[in-house]
Amino acid sequence: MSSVSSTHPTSTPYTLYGGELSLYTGKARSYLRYKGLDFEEKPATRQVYKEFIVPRVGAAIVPVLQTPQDEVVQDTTDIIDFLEARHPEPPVYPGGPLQRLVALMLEFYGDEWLVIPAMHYRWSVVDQQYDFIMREFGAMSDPDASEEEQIRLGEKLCAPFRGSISALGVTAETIPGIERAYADTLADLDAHFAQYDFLLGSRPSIGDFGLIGPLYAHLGRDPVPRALMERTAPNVYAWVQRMNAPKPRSGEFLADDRVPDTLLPILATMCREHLPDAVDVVTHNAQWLAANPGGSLPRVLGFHPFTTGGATGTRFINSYSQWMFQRCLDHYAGLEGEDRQRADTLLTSVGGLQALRTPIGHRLRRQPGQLELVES
Ligand SMILES: N[C@@H](CCC(=O)N[C@@H](CS)C(=O)NCC(=O)O)C(=O)O
Repeated sequence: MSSVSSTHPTSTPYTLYGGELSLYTGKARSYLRYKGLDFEEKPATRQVYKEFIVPRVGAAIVPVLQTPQDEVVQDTTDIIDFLEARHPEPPVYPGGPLQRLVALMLEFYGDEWLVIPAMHYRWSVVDQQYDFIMREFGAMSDPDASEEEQIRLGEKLCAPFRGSISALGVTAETIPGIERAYADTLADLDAHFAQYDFLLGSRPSIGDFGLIGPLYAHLGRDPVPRALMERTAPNVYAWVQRMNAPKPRSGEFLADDRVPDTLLPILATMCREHLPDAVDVVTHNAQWLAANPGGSLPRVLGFHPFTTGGATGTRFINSYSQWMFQRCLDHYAGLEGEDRQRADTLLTSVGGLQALRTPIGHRLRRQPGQLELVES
């Protein structure tokens, strides 16, 4: 697996457990490379899951960061925030309030919504990329096994992921909408990346790291969607390559807190499709927490309707997504005066003003060693 050496004088070696096929590992890897941090990536083998990840994190989930001091951090957002505190320069959170809002929103969109096309283009078309996908799963778990053994192992290990797509909302009824929405987003991103290296200038932001998760491991790497991206959105494909091989610590955010107009259609799609889901999750979480004071929220709270690309279906109520949404809401709520006015103008133009004013009666926080969230 990859090992990146750094010229940063204060860097120390970290270990990232995950895999090339893993959406969220791609987010953390790209960040670590941009920051020029010394790290080694190790595959999350069966043994690593059993002896390290499950005991230390409380769940079989990747990626996981281990520091040289044997601290363990799980969740890419926590990993990035942990590392930003230790290695602040250059920040991946823009200082400009509007750029920061957009970056936080697009991190959320990449992490929690573009996972829908990502999982669709891995699993609905798995027959067209069968050996590649199965082998990827097998190779992460047992890198030394033969190719054939890895494919057989992959067939077993992929079952929970393969089986989750209908819960995510990927069904025969919604697939045309998912493909339409993804094609639109790709076209919008392509127009943006024809002009800019990253979302907000020549430096990647937390928004770029959110988007690279789905746009690399699945959509930019699995054979079927990768060919689609290369053919229809070459500028997005080039951005994926830049995100994976960035010049460490280089670049700047655009001056004067400017948000490029080319991001507006992407934000508008997010506000139309993703934010209604997020707002409804907040409602369901509040109901559950009111009925179960002090309880740990189940990761799934039933199913609710959603719309994408004009198609309507149902998908799981993902309680966790409130935690990511809170980051956007908190930032927006903290804006005052002219900053607030500028944010309101932008949000009005993309249809997101009301969603960003969602009141949070029951705030969520993470607790060490548990995936389930609790009220803070
Ligand atoms: N929000 C988490 C999501 C991590 C995640 O869902 N990882 C996937 C692999 S890419 C996984 O291990 N899923 C198993 C699970 O969620 O139980 C993060 O940002 O790290």
